[in-house]
Amino acid sequence: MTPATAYAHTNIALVKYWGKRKGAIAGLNLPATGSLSLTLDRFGTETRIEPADADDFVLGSQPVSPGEAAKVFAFLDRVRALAGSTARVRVTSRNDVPTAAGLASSASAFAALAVAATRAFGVSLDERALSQLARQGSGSAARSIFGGFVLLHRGARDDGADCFAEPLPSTLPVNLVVVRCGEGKKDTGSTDGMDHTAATSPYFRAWVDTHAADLDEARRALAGGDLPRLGEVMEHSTLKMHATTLAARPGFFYFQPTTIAVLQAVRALRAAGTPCWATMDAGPHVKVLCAPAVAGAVAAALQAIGGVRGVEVAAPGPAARVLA
Ligand code: 2P0
Repeated sequence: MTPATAYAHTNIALVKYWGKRKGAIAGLNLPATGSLSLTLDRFGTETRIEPADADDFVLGSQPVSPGEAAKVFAFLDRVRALAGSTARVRVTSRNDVPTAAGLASSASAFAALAVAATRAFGVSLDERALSQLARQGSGSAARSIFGGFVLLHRGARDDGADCFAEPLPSTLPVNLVVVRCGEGKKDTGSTDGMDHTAATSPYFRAWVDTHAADLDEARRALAGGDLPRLGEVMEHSTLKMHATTLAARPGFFYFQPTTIAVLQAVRALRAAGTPCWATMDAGPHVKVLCAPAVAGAVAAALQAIGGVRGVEVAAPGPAARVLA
């Protein structure tokens, strides 16, 4: 193998993935629903792979749990199997996003790892196959292989062959205003959260049953350049996802008081004539979709809310890539 470095940007789902497909082979990590996302120009992961005597994983200056390291090594095993190699490597990653705080670090992490590891081990995959490989590390990572708006197909096959990501070319100008509403690790990781929800929430079935219609509507809105329609279905998707967690047993939620304050402010902005819509993931932060022309005003209004730790305006970002 040869040393290789890759960078992948994070992505935020507008129509969410939440829950894994029942009966599917666990290692393939097949989602119960498709999803539609936006890859961002801000936030991401740089990952370097070099030869080593034993597998090692270093994540900046942050401590790595045995579970996190095991996931990375298991992912390397998949790439080694494709390459017919037993070579051991050191993986050095740097996140430009707070790990496990709900800003989707696993999306950029496993996308960067997929690109770096396939390059290092000389495995040649097209982008679709790369997205399928990244998905096995983390569902959302499949989407970070591509830039801009991205669709991850749910697929129906148990072998995952029809579960892949692809870009949705669009000229719709958007910004995503990322509003940080808390710090530190969240209580319930997204994998545990979605598994517990799927197992115990009576609303999970309704989530799955109504999901394809949301995805269709978002695709149509995107194709038609209809930002209000895209924003409305985006907000619907996130509130529905979070409703499934409230109805789990025991129920749980990712909102902090500041999260709610920001959601209310987004509604107030809309009522006052500034079109903007909110989405939340498995963490307290709020991401607000709007046209670039109003992003500055939206950011300023949300920055002023007590408890908000920071606001950054992101734009659509590029695909994952090998760095020279
Ligand atoms: C998403 N999330 O679509 C959803 C919305 C969080 C909320 O994908 O178990 O780290 O590794 O496949 O991709 C975060 O979950 O989960 C996620 P796994 P992942 O972005």
